[in-house]
Formats: sequence, C-alpha cells, structure tokens
Amino acid sequence: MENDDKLARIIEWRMKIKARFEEKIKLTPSLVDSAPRGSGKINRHGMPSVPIGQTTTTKWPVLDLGYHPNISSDRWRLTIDGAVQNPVRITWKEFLALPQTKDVSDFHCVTTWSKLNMHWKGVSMLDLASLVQPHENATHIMCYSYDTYSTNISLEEALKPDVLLVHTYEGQPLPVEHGGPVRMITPQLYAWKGAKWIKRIEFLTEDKPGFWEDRGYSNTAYPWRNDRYSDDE
Ligand SMILES: Nc1nc2c(c(=O)[nH]1)N[C@H]1C(S)=C(S)[C@@H](COP(=O)(O)O)O[C@H]1N2
Ligand SMILES: [Mo]
Repeated sequence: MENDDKLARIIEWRMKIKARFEEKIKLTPSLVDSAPRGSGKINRHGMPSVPIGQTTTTKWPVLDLGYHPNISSDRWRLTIDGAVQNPVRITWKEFLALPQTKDVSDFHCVTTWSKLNMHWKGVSMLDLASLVQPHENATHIMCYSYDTYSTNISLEEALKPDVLLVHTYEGQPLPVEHGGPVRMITPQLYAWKGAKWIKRIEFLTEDKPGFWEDRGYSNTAYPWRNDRYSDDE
C-alpha cells in the first residue's frame, strides 16, 4: 500500500475511532475520578504527578523477565491483526514512514518508582488502530513481545493520545535494555502495560489476561487508585 493511501486512511479513521470511543474514554479512571490519589503538582492529565505509594527516581531502572532479545531494526517486524479489517505486518522503514508523534510523559512502575518528564518519539496507538481499522466489536488489545512477554489493555485506555510505540528516547534510539528498537508506553497506567520489544498487537473482542495479569497483577493497573494487584479489586 502506498504511503499516501496509508496516511489518508489514518486521517479518516482517527476521527471514526475517536467518535466510537469518546464516551468510553470519558468513563476511564483518569477522567472520572474526582480525587485521584497522589502528591506533587498537577500533571498534564490533571492528576498529581506522583501517584500514591510511588517515589520519583532520576535513574531509569531496567525491569523485565531477564532476557533481552537482540532484534536489529532490519529484522524487526510489527504484526497488527485480530479483530481488524486490514491486518498489517510492517517493517522498520514502513513504521518510520507513519505519522510520528513526540510527547513528554511519566513512567510509573508497580515496584514503586516513577520517572517523570520523559521525552519520546514514536507512532501513536490511535494511528496504528486507524491503519488497521478495528471491527465494531473490538474491545481490547493484547501486545506480544520478542521475549515471550504479553500484556492486555482495554481500547479506551490504549487509544488515549499519549499511548505510543516509541523508538526514540531523549533524541536517541531507544536502548535495547529498555525495549529497543520499539516498545509501547502507557503513561496513565503502570508501566508493565507497556510491552518492550513489541512484535504483535492483536485486537480482541473480549478481554484476556497477559503475562502479569495472569500472575496476580491488576487487570486495570491504574496508578492513582493504587490498583496494583488483582486482589485489591
Ligand atoms: N517485553 C517485555 N516488556 C515489558 C516487561 C518484560 O518483562 N518484557 N516488563 C514490564 C515491566 S514489569 C515494567 S515495570 C516495564 C519496565 O520498563 P524498563 O525496563 O524500560 O524500565 O516494562 C514492562 N514491559
Ligand atoms: Mo514492573
């Protein structure tokens, strides 16, 4: 498919998807909670910049299953499939030719550290969804990684504008230990919802648990509700 056609499709479908999920997004914790729990000055989403139980760090710790797959950008592929009209398998070059989004956002790890004001560049999940055109009955995505990790997210969270598949951090290629060449970030959810070394996004018509969600972590993972483990729910 030509680049101009892809761009035209993305622009048209962005609006359709926004309209389809507008009401559901309004009901997510970050928009519905009148008193999000945390401290520090109010962040760009209107929540306290340090969620309850978190401490800020300036270092960026590495947290994963202990296996760092070494996927060169040449070999990297991203498959987006499942409940969509136009499944795709894109190369690095095709990924970089999609509309690029820059953003500054925060990173909250469930092990209680938060790193604030990180500068990212990548492709928004909303634009990737627009490219593949989710079926009307799609409700969630499952993200799969090159290290066998997986994590699930509802579409009303995944389609927020700050959810990105990033390849650049502070103007440099994303380091391998942090998920390079491409990882997902979910600034309004705990960071385990952001798959490092991402290789596949599957659109689902019903929710199912990913790696940590299957092992006692919260399905919803909302930092300002201290929503860490499934038995809190
Ligand atoms: N592929 C993959 N992605 C992953 C993980 C993992 O083990 N494998 N760990 C998650 C967890 S628990 C956290 S806190 C963040 C950590 O990202 P970082 O190592 O860049 O700080 O990545 C998330 N994404
Ligand atoms: Mo984590």
